[in-house]
Amino acid sequence: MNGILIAAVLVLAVLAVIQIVRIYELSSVIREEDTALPTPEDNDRQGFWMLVFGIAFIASFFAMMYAWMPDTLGLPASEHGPQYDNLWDISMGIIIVMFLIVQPVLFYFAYRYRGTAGRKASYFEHNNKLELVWTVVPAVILAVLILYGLSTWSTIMNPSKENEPIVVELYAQQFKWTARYAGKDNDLGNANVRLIAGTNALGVDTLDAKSADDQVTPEMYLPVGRPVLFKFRSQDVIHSAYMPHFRAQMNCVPGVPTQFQFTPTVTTADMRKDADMVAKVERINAVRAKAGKEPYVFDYLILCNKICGAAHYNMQMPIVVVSEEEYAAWIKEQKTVAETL
Ligand SMILES: [Cu+2]
Repeated sequence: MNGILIAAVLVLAVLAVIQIVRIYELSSVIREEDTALPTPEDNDRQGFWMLVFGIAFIASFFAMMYAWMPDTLGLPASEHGPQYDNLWDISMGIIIVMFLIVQPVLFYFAYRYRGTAGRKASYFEHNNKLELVWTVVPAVILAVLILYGLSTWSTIMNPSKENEPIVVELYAQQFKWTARYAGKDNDLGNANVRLIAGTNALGVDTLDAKSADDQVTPEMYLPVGRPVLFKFRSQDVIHSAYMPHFRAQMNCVPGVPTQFQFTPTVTTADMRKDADMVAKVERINAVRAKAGKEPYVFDYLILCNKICGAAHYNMQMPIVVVSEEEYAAWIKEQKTVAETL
């Protein structure tokens, strides 16, 4: 009912505005004014506000940079992270430089060359030099960016085969993540959605010999400096495995296996000591203290980056990056599929 009332009020408001404009037009006919032509005052006013808007626009850009830059992702925690960040920095650098050249000029010109009685715009039909410059310069810049992006993509997606990666399956479902380590043979056993029953929430094929030593865990420990090959599966809808600190994201699609490999380079303990991270955690905890909440401690996370349903926002699992020894001790404690199913 409320919706209908609001819609009716909006329609009436639009009709009222149309009527007012018509009355204004009719009255100016009587006053013998041409409403289609701006007066010198109109031009001055609009030129002035264009300038004010342009300055406020650029100022708001710097204000947002100042306010939000400290909250962006800090130190990358994976081997390929710095390459990824470089690509981002160079692309954003070019975009920001262009923005800061073009936008002020655009708004200043709107002000400087506002309508003035007696001034005529110069007219030319065509200029080869100009056409060439504004076609070739952006084309070259874009080609360089695309080639650089493609080469970064291919180095990230084709990591060196020197060290054998630890194989971990990440299983996505509404609304949680589960990890399955491949065990001693480093080979994941088969799994199928049709085999999901009772405690076998991942549908692991217990008849497959390779699955006996797999280890299903509710959190993920990773050894620093060792490559990890993630194999993604989804039970229900499309999810997206998002590990921002490691600069990694991959969709998890039901029925379509996907994978991504990276090497963690910073342990959780070291990241907690990183100066930027310490400052960020302090800022977060100042807000939490005001709200009477317990302090937050930094942890790496895997999040879901596809809006997959009502509790999507809370679909996360902690990732703990530790030394090789700590990892070995942790993985030894995890139960195998043979022990649990
Ligand atoms: Cu999800």
